[in-house]
Parts: sequence; C-alpha cells; structure tokens
Amino acid sequence: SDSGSGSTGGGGGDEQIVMGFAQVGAESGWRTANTKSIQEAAEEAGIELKFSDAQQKQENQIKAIRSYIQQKVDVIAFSPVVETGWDTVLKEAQDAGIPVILTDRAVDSEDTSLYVTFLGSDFVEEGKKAGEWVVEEFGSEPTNIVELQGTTGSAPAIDRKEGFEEVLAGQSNFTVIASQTGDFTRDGGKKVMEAFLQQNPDIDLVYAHNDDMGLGAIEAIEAAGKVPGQDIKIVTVDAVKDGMQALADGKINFIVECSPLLGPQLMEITKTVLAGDSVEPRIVTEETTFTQEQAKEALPSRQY
Ligand code: GYE
Repeated sequence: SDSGSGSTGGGGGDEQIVMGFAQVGAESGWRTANTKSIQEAAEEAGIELKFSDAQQKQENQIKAIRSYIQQKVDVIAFSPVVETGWDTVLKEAQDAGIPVILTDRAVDSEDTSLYVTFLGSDFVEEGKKAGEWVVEEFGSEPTNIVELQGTTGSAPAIDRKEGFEEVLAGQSNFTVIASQTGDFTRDGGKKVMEAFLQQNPDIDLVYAHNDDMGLGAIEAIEAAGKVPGQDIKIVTVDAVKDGMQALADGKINFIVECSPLLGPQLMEITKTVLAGDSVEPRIVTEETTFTQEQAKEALPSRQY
C-alpha cells in the first residue's frame, strides 16, 4: 500500500501491510537462512517487505530505520547488530506511531515500551549448553580453551560468553587461554585461530560462538598440521548445513542449535500487533543440540 498510514492497530481493512526490515548483514550461513526465512514468510503472509542489509554496521541500520519511518511503513522489524545505542531512533519510531519488533537480537534499552516484543533465542542458554558439553567431554582433565567471540557488543556474543563461563566457573581444570572476536565470519574465525595457534602450542578446545567461525578455525587447524575434532576439539553454535556437515564428518564435536527460521512467527506477530491485540514481550525460539551421530541423522532433512 502507498497510503501506508502512520496509525497502528488499524489492521482491520484489506490494505496490504508494509514491513520495513533492517537486517544485520550477510555475515554467516545463519544470517543467509534467516533472511530467506523472512522474505519467504512475508511473501506467504501477503506482507510487503522493504528489506535492507546493514553490512554489520549500526549506522547503516539506524539510517534504514529512519527511512522506514519516513516512508510510513506499518511495522518495523530489525535484528540489532549491537545491544546499545538504539533509544533515539526507537523513540522516533514510537513518536511516529510505528510499532517495532525485535527479531533475533536484543537491545539493552531500559525503556521496554520502545518495542513490542523480542522474538529470538536464549543466547545465555546456548552458551550454557556448550559449557555443559565441555564439562561432560573433558571431566576433570586440565583443558586449555580458546574462544572465538561473535561481533563485539552483540547480544549473542555477550550472552554466549556469559552462559559458557557460568557453567565452567568453579571448575579449575578449565582455562580460557585466549578469547577474541572473529565477527561471526568464516574469515574472521580463520584469522584469529591462526594467531591463537601461533601463540599457544597447547590448545585442547575451540569454543566458537557460531558455525562459520568454527569452520574458519578448522581451516587454520588443518593448515597448522593438526586434526580438527581430534587434536583440537570444537564446539560451536547455530547448526547450519555446513556446520552440521563438519560435525557429521568428525571435524566439529558438538553443536548447539540456534534457529534462524524466525520468519513465520514474525509475520504472525506483526498481524496480531496490527490488529490491536497484545503479544508476549519475549518470545523464545525452541532449540536442541547435536552430537556427531545426531548430525548424520539430521542432515538429510535439514532445511538450511
Ligand atoms: O548465531 C550468527 C550470526 O544473531 C543468532 O548472528 C544470530 C547470530 C548467529 O551471524 O551466525
């Protein structure tokens, strides 16, 4: 619709809903699957989607949101690249009467009236699941861990680190000997892992905040003449196809799932909100974990 109307909660007419979606970027297999899910679900729901890719830069996302406000879209949805610094632009959307839905990543704004809900995973829980596997796998053996962090300041990087540390705290045999960001990319994971390998002769485990960085680490480990999954074990988060394949091949040891298929739920929430009905302020995605055996079983029917 081009009349777009700044009023919310109209929803009753047969006018097409217009959504402005400000995506993080295209940094990982997860993100690609997430974008596809949103585009397909919008189409299916008959929602017109205006989509922008911020290339992992907050300033680009803010620009995109401002342009959606100007275009008077009916709803704005976005996945904030980092947690901080959103209050001003979210207030602008609120003043324009446009509801905002957070998908995938959270903001740390104290004023929770700035968005209607946050749909996405519990990243602290994911970090804990990774940590629990490590405790199970290594027991009381002395274990040198290197950590490949996601994008600095992003909710999944902060929370996956926190959950993992929480589980390992108080177990003195586990030492995180190095921890650095690889920005959630394969290339970033590879470069940081190369440096880690040069500095530390004795790494037992890589904890990568996503599959892509884990896949980059595999390349670095192989280039250093070591066997990933054996000489150095690897635990990651996401469970996208390439990650699951590496898990099935024995190069990754364990993956904590994080579902990117948020599109259908996002469109449903949008319709509910625009119809003037209330939604839960926090909607958590359901997820599992995968061992190497489970990856072999799951791979043939995996959607992404
Ligand atoms: O784990 C990572 C992506 O925000 C949950 O972002 C998402 C994370 C995902 O780049 O692969």
